[in-house]
Amino acid sequence: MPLDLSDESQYDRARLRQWERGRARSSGVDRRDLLKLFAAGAAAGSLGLGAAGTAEASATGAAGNGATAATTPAAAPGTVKPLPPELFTIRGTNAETNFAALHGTGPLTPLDRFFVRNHTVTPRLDPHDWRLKVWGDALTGGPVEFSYDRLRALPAVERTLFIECAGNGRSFYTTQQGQQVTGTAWTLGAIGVARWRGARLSDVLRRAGLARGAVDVLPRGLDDEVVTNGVNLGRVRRPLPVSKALDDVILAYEMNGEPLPPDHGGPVRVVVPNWIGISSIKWVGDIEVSGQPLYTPWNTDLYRLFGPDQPPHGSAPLTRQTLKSAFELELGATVPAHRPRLLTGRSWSGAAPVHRVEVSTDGGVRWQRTRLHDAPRRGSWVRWSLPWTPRATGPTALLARATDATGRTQPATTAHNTQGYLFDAVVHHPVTVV
Ligand SMILES: Nc1nc2c(c(=O)[nH]1)N[C@H]1C(S)=C(S)[C@@H](COP(=O)(O)O)O[C@H]1N2
Ligand SMILES: [Mo]
Repeated sequence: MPLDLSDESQYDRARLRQWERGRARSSGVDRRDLLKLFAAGAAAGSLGLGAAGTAEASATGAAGNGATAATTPAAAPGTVKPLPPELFTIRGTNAETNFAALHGTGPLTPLDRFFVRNHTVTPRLDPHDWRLKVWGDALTGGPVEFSYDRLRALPAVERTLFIECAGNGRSFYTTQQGQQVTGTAWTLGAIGVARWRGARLSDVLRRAGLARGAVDVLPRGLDDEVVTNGVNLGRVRRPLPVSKALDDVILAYEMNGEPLPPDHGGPVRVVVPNWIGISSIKWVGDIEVSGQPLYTPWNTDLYRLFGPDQPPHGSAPLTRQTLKSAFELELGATVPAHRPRLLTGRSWSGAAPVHRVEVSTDGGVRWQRTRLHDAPRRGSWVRWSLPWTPRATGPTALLARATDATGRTQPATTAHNTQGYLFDAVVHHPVTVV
């Protein structure tokens, strides 16, 4: 059977075999360094990205295998926008949106409270000096450059889409399942939904002269190189199969009707609908178009599933986001007894529109269907609500459980993986009734 590289799972399996047999090009990083990291990821089950403020696994200790998601380094985030404590929880170089701060906001996350996930610090780039260079062995001609104005002159598309970190919900592996994981200890706020406006990546690639044999497209950020455990991983970059690149990927220059803010990749970022956040490269400066699969740390040792509950050499590189729900309420909130209130929250899925959301106010015994406040659409979230009058005083848990249009419902537990990606289990949201 011929290999169908437009089929995501076939593509990833083929890519993985090539990598394991040493046939792959490693795109700028010394291949032995990558292999070392890859072996560490598979064997110890964690990378040990220990330096504060480097990669996502920044909560890990130096040994890389003993830390839990409960520790957070003290590095100050290098963002441009302010990060007030009512809106954000700081986690190393990153800022998590407080879900309670979304209460009363519309379907779009306001820019002042959209989470920030930075491997290093936000660079300040002037749109007038900015260029996008498209290059590589799978172009019909030489490199082609796009200025900001040239990009903006291309036909524009606008879509409402979430960007969500693959590690969103990671802390619940530890607090709810008692498991050790490495990485930033996000609760559920490493997600935001925005209205993105930009050019189609497919238009840019076609204008650059895409050759028939193109396989991978590798966007790379203009932020600093990422150095971890003495290994320079180079600038942030993760390959996309050309099939996805031509399908629905956007080079965005506007977010919620504003020029793309510096912290979210301004002047131009990649937005990859429904895929894990790392795919959506911020501050994109160049895109390599290759006739062979490409490998970077972000699709080999990072952003794959490793551990005893996973395939022996790890999973294929992660692509689509999973299914989650969150209450617009602080974890551990105190709520007064006998006073009617409206519980509100949001649910989303990378696979399909959210179909139904149920809530339990008694720790999971009885479930009630919520009212949905948005027309469910893939790529975005739905807001929901349920009236609740707390009665018995004392600690309890609120649970929300979504089902998407594929029929998938959030499970009670998520199979463990060492880096704590793709948590999708129902979260027990602690509250105290007083
Ligand atoms: N160049 C660059 N792109 C990047 C990152 C980064 O650090 N540098 N972080 C990635 C990760 S891990 C995520 S989850 C999203 C976060 O996007 P946001 O900060 O706009 O919320 O951007 C992705 N793109
Ligand atoms: Mo991420």
